[in-house]
Amino acid sequence: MTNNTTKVPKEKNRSPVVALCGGVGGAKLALGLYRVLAPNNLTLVINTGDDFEHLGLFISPDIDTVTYTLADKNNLETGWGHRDETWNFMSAISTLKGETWFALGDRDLAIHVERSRRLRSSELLSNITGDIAGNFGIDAQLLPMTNDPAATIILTSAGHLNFQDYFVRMKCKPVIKQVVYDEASVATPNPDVLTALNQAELRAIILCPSNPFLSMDPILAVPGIREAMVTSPAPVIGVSPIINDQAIKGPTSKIMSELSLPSSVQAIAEHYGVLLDGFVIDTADQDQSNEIHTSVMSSNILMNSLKDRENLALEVLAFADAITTKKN
Ligand code: FO1
Repeated sequence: MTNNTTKVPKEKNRSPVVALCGGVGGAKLALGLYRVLAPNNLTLVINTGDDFEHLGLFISPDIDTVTYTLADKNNLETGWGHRDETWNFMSAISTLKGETWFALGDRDLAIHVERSRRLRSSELLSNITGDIAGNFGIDAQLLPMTNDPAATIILTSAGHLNFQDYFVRMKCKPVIKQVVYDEASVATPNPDVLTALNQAELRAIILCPSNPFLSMDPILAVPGIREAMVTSPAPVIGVSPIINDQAIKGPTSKIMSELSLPSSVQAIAEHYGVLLDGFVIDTADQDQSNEIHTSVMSSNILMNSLKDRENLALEVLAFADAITTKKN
């Protein structure tokens, strides 16, 4: 199988691309885009609704997943955290009868300690994120959606839960009644996000196949971000996180049924509504194309291999370019 050290021909097109993404699922397409686009041509707007303070440390799981993935340091066994991890800290905490429900690996700890130190010195999350990405040798712009607190709260059968309590501690078992973005909806957007979305020569805005409710909606809830996407002349392309009525990964289908929505590509497209200029679905769902209100492209969207990620990235970009040509 191709690995990240295998060189891939970079696209000649120098027009910038912005992609919105959450953690593991979204990071796969983000990596594909990163590998095929010309250097310094990709901006990633990353969900911070999952961020929380744990054991005195500020944890930004989606930022770290994207950072490790682009740096080829992501943990392939867990799907999150650092590769080649050891767990001495967790076993020491366990001896102390401390909290072990959220696992922080020994290597991964460094990013949390360094982020926490700098945040406590009143540095901005955006500057810290950019510096860390640079230190990992990443030549894409990694942008937290906001520098403000923007915790996603889940209203469930087990009460109001912080995101990681719902997702990790309770393994997504409680039935969701509502997902609440109260903090995100009054947060100030990271100004670099608006600058990126307002670029006149922007080629495409891509919604990675992250969970729409847990990863994308928190970004879209931040004032100004959705509006900048709607007014941008660049096509907004969504990529489905669902194949054959099942989530590719994670609780998307379960959440959709709890929110009384069918777990279908059509329902995802409807959820994004007028935001979309195009929607990418799997060939397995082609029969739903006619029920989707926007232009549709179907392909293999599973992204098992690195080659799949690069191929899907190239196809999504070509689809965006075709929509631009049709509009002009
Ligand atoms: N996910 C888990 O299911 N269990 C964990 O113990 C866990 C630890 C963890 C530590 C650092 C990090 O960056 C991510 C971590 N995640 C863990 C993943 C994370 O909770 C979720 O995948 C995202 O928040 C959802 O995108």
